[in-house]
Amino acid sequence: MEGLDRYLGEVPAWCPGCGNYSILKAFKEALEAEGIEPHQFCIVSGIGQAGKFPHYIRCNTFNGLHGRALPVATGIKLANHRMLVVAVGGDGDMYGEGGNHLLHTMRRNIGVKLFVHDNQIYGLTKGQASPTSMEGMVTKNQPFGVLSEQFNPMAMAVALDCGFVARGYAGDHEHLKELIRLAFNYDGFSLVDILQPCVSLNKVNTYEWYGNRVYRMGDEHDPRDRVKAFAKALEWGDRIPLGVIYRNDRPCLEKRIPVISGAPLVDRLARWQELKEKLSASLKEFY
Ligand SMILES: Cc1ncc(C[n+]2csc(CCOP(=O)(O)OP(=O)(O)O)c2C)c(N)n1
Ligand code: SF4
Repeated sequence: MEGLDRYLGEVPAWCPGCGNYSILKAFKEALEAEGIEPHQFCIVSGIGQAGKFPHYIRCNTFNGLHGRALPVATGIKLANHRMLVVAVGGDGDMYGEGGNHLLHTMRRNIGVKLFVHDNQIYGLTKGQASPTSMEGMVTKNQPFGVLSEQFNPMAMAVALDCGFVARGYAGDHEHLKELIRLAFNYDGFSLVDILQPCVSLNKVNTYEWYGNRVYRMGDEHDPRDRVKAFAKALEWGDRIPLGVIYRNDRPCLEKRIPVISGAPLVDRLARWQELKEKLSASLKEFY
């Protein structure tokens, strides 16, 4: 198959106007631009509206438990680091349920690419507050407004010296596509937080709300300067920066594990199979 059709999966069950559609299309376009075929990548997800992402793309997939995509993605990457391994989830899935896994995946710097569809709400379960919901936001579960301080994934990632830290916006499709391509090409763990309007349940952070605030960072921002990156990561309110906030050159985990730094584990397993067959053939001579 040619063009984006090669990635055609099931028909999405998202609401009309949901920011997830733009993310899905930008993702497919980035794959096509990089010449990555469906058999060459794997998407791992947990539960949620964003968690349905791998159903909507033709590729290798694993859709498992809420918040548990990163340990599975880590296992897949360790077994075959030639494969592009992508993890996808919502802000609840990755920053709430899966928060602990995120911290340690960043520390390890394994070459998994994580895309968080950050709609600042629990979408699939109909609108409870998530870690990134803004303080004071009224929901069906928080009738007096969210009391906890808003979680800042970008600041946390810079603080943990995460390899590649970027923020995209579903309403800025072309820019998002370029960020996805940069994340694919980074040699280590990449976190891309994607602001994603949930048109049905989040009536605060709408396309209009984001449209009045988001801006693309220009060349004046040096993502290798960690102190400046931290300042950018803290920007949220009247102005919200988009682009690569931080990146470093820490070596990825796969290159630091002597057993797999040469060839992927799957190749070794294949050689073991071949060896076993030869051995049993020669043993047959003695039977
Ligand atoms: C361990 C566990 N806790 C809670 C749930 C219920 N649950 C399913 S989806 C969901 C919220 C999903 O929100 P988010 O991860 O932000 O993704 P979205 O649907 O907004 O894309 C919750 C709490 C569950 N399935 N498993
Ligand atoms: S509820 Fe929100 S996140 Fe879920 S499909 Fe509808 S618009 Fe998208």
